[in-house]
Amino acid sequence: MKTNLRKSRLSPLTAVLTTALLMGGAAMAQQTAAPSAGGHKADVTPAEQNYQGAPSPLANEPMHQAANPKAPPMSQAEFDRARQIYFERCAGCHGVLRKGATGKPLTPDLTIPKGTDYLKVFIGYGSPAGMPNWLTSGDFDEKTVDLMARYIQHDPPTPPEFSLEDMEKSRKEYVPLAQRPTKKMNNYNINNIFSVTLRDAGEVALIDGDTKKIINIVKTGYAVHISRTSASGRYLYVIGRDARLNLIDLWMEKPDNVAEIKVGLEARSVETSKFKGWEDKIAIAGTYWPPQFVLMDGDTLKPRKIVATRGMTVDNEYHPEPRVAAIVASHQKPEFLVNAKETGKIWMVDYTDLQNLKTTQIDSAKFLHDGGFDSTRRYFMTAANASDKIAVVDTKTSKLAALVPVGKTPHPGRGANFTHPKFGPVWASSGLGDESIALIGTDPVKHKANAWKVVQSLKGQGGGSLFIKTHPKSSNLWVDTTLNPDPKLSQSVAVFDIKDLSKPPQIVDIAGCAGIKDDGPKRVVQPEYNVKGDEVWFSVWNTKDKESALVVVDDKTRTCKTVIKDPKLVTPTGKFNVYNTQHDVY
Ligand code: DHE
Repeated sequence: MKTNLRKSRLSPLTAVLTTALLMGGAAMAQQTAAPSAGGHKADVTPAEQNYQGAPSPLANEPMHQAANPKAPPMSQAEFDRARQIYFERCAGCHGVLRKGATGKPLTPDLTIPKGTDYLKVFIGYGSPAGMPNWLTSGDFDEKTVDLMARYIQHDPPTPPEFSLEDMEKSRKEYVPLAQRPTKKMNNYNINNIFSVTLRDAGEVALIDGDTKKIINIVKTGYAVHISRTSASGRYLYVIGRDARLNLIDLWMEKPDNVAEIKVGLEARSVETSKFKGWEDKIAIAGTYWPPQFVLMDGDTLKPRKIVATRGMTVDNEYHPEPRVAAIVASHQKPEFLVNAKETGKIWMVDYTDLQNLKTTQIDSAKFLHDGGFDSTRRYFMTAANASDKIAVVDTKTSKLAALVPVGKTPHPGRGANFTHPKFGPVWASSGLGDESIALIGTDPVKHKANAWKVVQSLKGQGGGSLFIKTHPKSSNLWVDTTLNPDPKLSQSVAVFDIKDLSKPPQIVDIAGCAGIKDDGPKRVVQPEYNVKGDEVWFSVWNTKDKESALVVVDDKTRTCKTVIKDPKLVTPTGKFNVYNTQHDVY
């Protein structure tokens, strides 16, 4: 991961580039600094850029491609190289089809009239609206800048679709239903197992939260992302960025994969039915490509129904690739809530009758990302991150309850619920773009005046925060600053005292506790509580070739209690406690 894209090294540019910069660069920067249909915002921080810039697994997919005679010539080898770079560096912001997402649209109708020289300046120097300065940062040389400037004038190659048949062909039942245990076959306290994402290993570590010992390392998808627990607590669903979904049975003597499926070409989210009577019955996975979600049988992953998210945005423009972001399972109705990022629409999907599928689309704001429930589990609170808003959906009435303006680029994970000493029940989100932590009132009955308002804004350590967490039994509110460019901040966390929020937070040096001798970023990411709510776990996320660790902190004393290290713990990031994930406790 890059640490700072705005390094100041200026490499020599051709005369034409310099002139173009002087003449056109300012205008271009101005043009892109204003919010646009693409949702581009001014002054995007390095943390925000880093977060969206992860490589897409689509880089290696065969794609349909048509040459555009009006675009500057490219050899096949050049085109292939540029395509690879585009999917590794650019697709996260500009989209697979280059129709624009948090970055500007880059389709040939827009890029050809601008011309190669103009585009080279833009790519080389970036813009205050968030375009990285690929040349001056040293990431690209002049040849690569030229290559990419020509590439984006050609028609975007299109990755293939992925059908129900493709999914079914990929599906494996390692342990068919009939051969699975009929009762728990191990002595683990399943409620306190943690599924830990080993991002660059393509594995999860199942760790016994009581003994802190590794139970098993389970093979999963590429750049594995999140785990979710079935309503009964028996199954774990793990999704990789390559859209490989693994089903792990925690009842086995040694919990392991029992089924697997590929649900598309690129994915981030998975969830399982939680409504009474529907426990463990239906699983859902959302994909970034193709833009769709699929409903499956919960215990075998047999795919049953695909729904495309392509359609109109909340601004009534057609979007060809609305990526599926967070998915949660309603506790009020047999429904899933599915965030379609680019359209700003939250789908409520009734899973009781897949033949006659009923869906409701709730208009909120672009670009929907992550979120979780309030403490009553009635309201879904989710970040429309590039709009700097939290959307609130009432899952009982299936209506938008509010759109709450918050700080810059909110990123709550699932958020944090607690009772504020003055304002009553609140849900909290930190964010990438600034240090503010928004506390939003969530009780429209007893604290009506505070509902769906930021009742207090706390000052955290800085921007670059990804996750915030507390627990019903705790009076601590933990906030990471994983992507802050200052290593002091990215390696430590802030902890607030919920009983007295006027006090500044205590800073806990988590990476220091880990005692890792290797250098490397050692970013501290994602607080996650154990089942009792008396320990909070952090990942110290180093590069793949360096030592990483998990640090367990005693919640009461806020001191490090245990450091879990093992050569097998490669790039640990997200951690999912079975019970807390199962019951949406956060
Ligand atoms: Fe995530 C949740 C997408 C990068 C760790 N991430 C989510 C969700 C989405 C998402 C849509 C919500 C899923 C849900 O609830 O159903 N993440 C993306 C991206 O598109 C992005 C920005 C870039 C990418 O290329 O993937 C991205 N995410 C990251 C990381 O770099 C992180 C920090 C490390 C990693 O393991 O990849 C990361 N994301 C996480 C974690 C969660 C998550 C730990 C779940 C938090 C939770 O408490 O539920």
